[in-house]
Amino acid sequence: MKHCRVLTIAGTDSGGGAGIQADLKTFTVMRAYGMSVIAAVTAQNTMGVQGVYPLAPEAVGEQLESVFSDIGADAVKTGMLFSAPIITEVAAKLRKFNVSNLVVDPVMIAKGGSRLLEEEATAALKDELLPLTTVITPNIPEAEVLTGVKITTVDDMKTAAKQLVAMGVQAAVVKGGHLTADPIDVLFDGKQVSEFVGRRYQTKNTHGTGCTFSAALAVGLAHGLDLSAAVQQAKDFVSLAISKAVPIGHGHGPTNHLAWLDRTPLADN
Ligand code: PXL
Repeated sequence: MKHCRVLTIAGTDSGGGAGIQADLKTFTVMRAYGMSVIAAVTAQNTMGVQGVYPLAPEAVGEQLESVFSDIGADAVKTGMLFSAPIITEVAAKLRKFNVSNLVVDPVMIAKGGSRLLEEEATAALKDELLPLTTVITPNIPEAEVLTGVKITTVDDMKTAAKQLVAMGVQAAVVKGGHLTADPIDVLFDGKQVSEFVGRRYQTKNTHGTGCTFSAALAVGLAHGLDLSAAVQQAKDFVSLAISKAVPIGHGHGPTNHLAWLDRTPLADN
């Protein structure tokens, strides 16, 4: 398999379960070469977010210049970007370096309620980042904020996914983890709607699932999978990581990225 270069542009999680740390673990166990551009530092553990320290937009831009002027990337994902000025800087560099295969995880609020995206930055996300996006991966609350669609059913998820494509992304996966029934994810690729049915595991160790899913999706695209196969693989990756989570810390523990290494090999992936 080709050795792919995958970049995350996101926030750090000192507790290691979400953000940049989850992304780099995912990239590594999926056999991609991981790179990271840090947009913000969080002081965080499984109990919650204790502090948020965004970087200066120029610092984010300079990291992107360093990566793209030398190494390049076969796929890029964004996570916590925090502010409108950081989003503007990121979008400018993505345009400058003609990035394709861009997975946007529109991270807004951490489980405990801490804002990981300032409220006034939503407009910048919509106006500047969505037009560059290959696939966006909102959970239900994020899809509601971005589209204004109130989501309580799978049909509502389909409406929101179509709305996101109308807003400029090439494709949208609306994740059903917040549904009360089985977690069904909905993909709209501009032509076709498909459903990815998962199993719900009774566990509180779900910290970093969104980051992990979008990171795995970016690796799939970097490896040249088509979108539907990359979504299925990312869902398999995060489901296994949730089902094999080990108790770490006193709150919402992290998923287990290492589970992928011990799975029964399905194919050469
Ligand atoms: O899962 C969303 C997320 C993204 N990025 C960082 C986070 C979190 C959730 O806590 O801490 C840095």
